[in-house]
Amino acid sequence: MKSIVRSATRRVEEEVREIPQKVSPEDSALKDFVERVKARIVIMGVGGAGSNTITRLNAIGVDSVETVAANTDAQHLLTTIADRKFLLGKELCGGNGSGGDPHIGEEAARESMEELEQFLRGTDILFIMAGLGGGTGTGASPVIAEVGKRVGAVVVSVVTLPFSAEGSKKKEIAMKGLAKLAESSDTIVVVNNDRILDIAKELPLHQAFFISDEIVARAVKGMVELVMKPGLINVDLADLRNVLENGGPAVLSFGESDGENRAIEAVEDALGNPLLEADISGGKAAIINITSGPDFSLEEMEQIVETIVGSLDPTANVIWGARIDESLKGVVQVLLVVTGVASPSVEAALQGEVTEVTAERATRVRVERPTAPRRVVSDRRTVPLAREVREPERDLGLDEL
Ligand SMILES: Nc1nc2c(ncn2[C@@H]2O[C@H](COP(=O)(O)OP(=O)(O)OP(=O)(O)O)[C@@H](O)[C@H]2O)c(=O)[nH]1
Ligand SMILES: [Mg+2]
Repeated sequence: MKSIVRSATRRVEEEVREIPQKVSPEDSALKDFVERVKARIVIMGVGGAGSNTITRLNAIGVDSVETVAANTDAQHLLTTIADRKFLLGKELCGGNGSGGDPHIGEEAARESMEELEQFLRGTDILFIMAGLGGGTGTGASPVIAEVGKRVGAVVVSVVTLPFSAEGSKKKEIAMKGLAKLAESSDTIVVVNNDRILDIAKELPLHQAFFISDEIVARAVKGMVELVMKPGLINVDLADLRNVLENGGPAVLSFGESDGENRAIEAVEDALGNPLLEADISGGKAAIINITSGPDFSLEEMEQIVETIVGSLDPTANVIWGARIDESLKGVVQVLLVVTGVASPSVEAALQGEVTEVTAERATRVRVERPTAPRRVVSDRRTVPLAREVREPERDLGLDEL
């Protein structure tokens, strides 16, 4: 038995290099067929924050999907990195943004609806990413979600709620937008920016936004790569659609460990993550994506999946995938998305409540000029491709939000 294992291990290492490539006469037709039946996944970032997250997603790289930015702000759109770009409400906004008004954002999306619908036809899964609290992302996202549903796509919105330090007005706008978006999306994943401060305390606001970009970008990448990128274990498009269709409110989390019991530790890290702000024990379905180095074992995978399954409703539909990343030697990373949970943010939004601004959290963000007058143009921030080169950027104070 041992020699079988040894020889199989050697084969795994040698196979890719040594088997000569052959082209069968059927290959070309097969290739065409695979192209034709391949899932079409569109990831659309709406507004300034959404577009910055699209740029971030392109920086970390995501295969076989279309990345799209939609904004009322032409200048910001120009600096965004995406496969396609939509200038929303050309007539209404003249490329100058929505002025922080979600009604303008909504109207702008309606003006561009035909164009959006034409583009989205044939989409299997539409991911919408936005930072709620401004005019464009908050107002336009629910309209885009409606268009997505109309063309038959499963619509998954992944949105952030503003930091309390941004003020109660933004929170109020965000909560109203969240209620609308929750109604027009199949699944709505909410990241409460305040929770980021539980992980990384005392962050300047602009860096906190980078973390927020990173969280949303990695979560969406993790979900789409389950079906689009070959891995150790892959998920069918039909399975992913199943989980995300009518998934309802959802939460996401990440865990990581390079310790001795890294599999269990990574799960514990994910389950204890402050981002996971809902009780997941009633979760209806879950997506688990594990990434690890070449030394990752089947037993570790079982440990991770079993622990998570044990934390959910016993009837929950759980899909999981695993991928080897050569650069992650000794490390196990887990992405967890649980749908059908009682998300406090979504429930509060649907009941017309506005989450309290807590002074305790507000003081954790270093805000440079809290009393400065607010300027309208908000998000003309160029996002460099690598985190390392982001640091010298100017600090974004409240007046520039
Ligand atoms: N992740 C992330 N969030 C951001 C960023 N900039 C702003 N935000 C958050 O997103 C919310 C909405 O801001 P924007 O996306 O700039 O607003 P917008 O949708 O472009 O709307 P208008 O500019 O008012 O038309 C803010 O209240 C912040 O909480 C960013 O670069 N990244
Ligand atoms: Mg904007």
